[in-house]
Amino acid sequence: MFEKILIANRGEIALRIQRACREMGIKTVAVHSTADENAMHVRLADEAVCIGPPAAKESYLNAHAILSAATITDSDAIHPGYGFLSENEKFASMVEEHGFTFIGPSPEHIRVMGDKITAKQTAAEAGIPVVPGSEGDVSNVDEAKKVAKDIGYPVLIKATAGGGGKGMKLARDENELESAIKMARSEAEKSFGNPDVYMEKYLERPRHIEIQVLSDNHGNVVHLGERDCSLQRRHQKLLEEAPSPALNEEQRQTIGATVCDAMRRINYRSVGTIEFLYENGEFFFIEMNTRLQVEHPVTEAVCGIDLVREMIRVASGAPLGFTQDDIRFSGHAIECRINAENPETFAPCPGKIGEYHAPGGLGVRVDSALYSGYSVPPHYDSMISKLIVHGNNRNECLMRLRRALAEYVIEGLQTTIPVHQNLMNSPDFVNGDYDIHWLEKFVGIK
Ligand code: MV4
Repeated sequence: MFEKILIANRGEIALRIQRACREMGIKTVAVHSTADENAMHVRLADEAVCIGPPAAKESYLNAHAILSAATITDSDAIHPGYGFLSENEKFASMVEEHGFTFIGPSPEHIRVMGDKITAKQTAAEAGIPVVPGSEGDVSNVDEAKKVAKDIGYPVLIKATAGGGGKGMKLARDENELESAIKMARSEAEKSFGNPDVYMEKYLERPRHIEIQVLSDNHGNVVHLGERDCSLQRRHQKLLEEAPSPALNEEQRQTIGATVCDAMRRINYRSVGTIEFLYENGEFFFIEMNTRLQVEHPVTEAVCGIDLVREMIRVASGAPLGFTQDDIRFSGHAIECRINAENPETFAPCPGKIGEYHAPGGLGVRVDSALYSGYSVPPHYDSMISKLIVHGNNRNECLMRLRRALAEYVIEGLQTTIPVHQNLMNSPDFVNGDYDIHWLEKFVGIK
């Protein structure tokens, strides 16, 4: 097992990883920008190294500075968390070339899943159902018209280097296709330096359901069920839950088994998430995330498994300590992402925390790096806390979540807690009756 792990991240996820390390008897190294000198992840680490100025490009995205920090602290491994360098194939290779272990999948798997056309082809070949669409790039408009006629309009044009919704263009009929392709290509070239785009049948009202997998170096693969992440605004998730209100046990086992088979076939290692659109009882693969995700605690809550601990264990070469049959799903969990934002406009509002009181009690978990007197810097993501609540069933979970939200005191800046409180009183949400477009209608178009 590793003796010392460098955590190449900040905020709540850096703390989350430190907690797993501490329980495993592993020392931790924090890295931080000059804006994060007083951050909780720096205070709680065994050692800390300043890696650059506030701008992420010069600190948390600075691979050379991070590798230097790993060298001078004599770290064994690097955990990237989420965001920043977590899905950077080059960084993962550099980590290994410098003799450290990258706590995550192989650079090759990151590469394959990072290119969305290759990811979809790989998933399809491995037996995962995908959205009907073009086989690869659609630069030729005449060929694209043939494919579109085949699969039927509307179609969606997506950038292969995109993901997360950037650079998507909808074509409702053949008249709109040429300009959709041209616009998507030029946006993709501008944003990613890669103009390649592909086409998919547009699903009108799907849910976003993702399957969590975990696998080791010895061919063992398990799934940890699904998370329903349909509640998004501008491709930013607000709330995630497990299990999905839309699935039954048989559907869960079937899609889980399909995904496990596929991960075994491609020799995937570490944690991973396979994202699906789900409509009329059918799953359609869209993307795979080769990282630990923000919303992993809802899965931990319903499975009782520490995903970060397992991720570290398998990276060290240890086999999974359990099989699929050992995994039991229990109750219901919901995560509310709390952002330092105006609750009406969602405009970021960094500032200094005054009074701070986090909720507690049975089934309540708060993953946050906040403390009273802390200044939320303006340079990074506005998510400041995750409130994760578990109950024996969805109703108990909702009652507890209302209670926990009411208890949460964060003074000194605006947060999205009121948005979650409104959501808890919405009949559609309470009934689990929502799709990927529901939230934007609920909060209003701003
Ligand atoms: C789609 C889709 C409908 N049909 N693909 C947006 C983010 C990216 N990961 C995929 N996205 C979508 N792909 C087809 N074929 C609708 C979306 C989509 C969406 C997906 C998940 C969660 C929220 C969303 C909001 C708008 C559009």
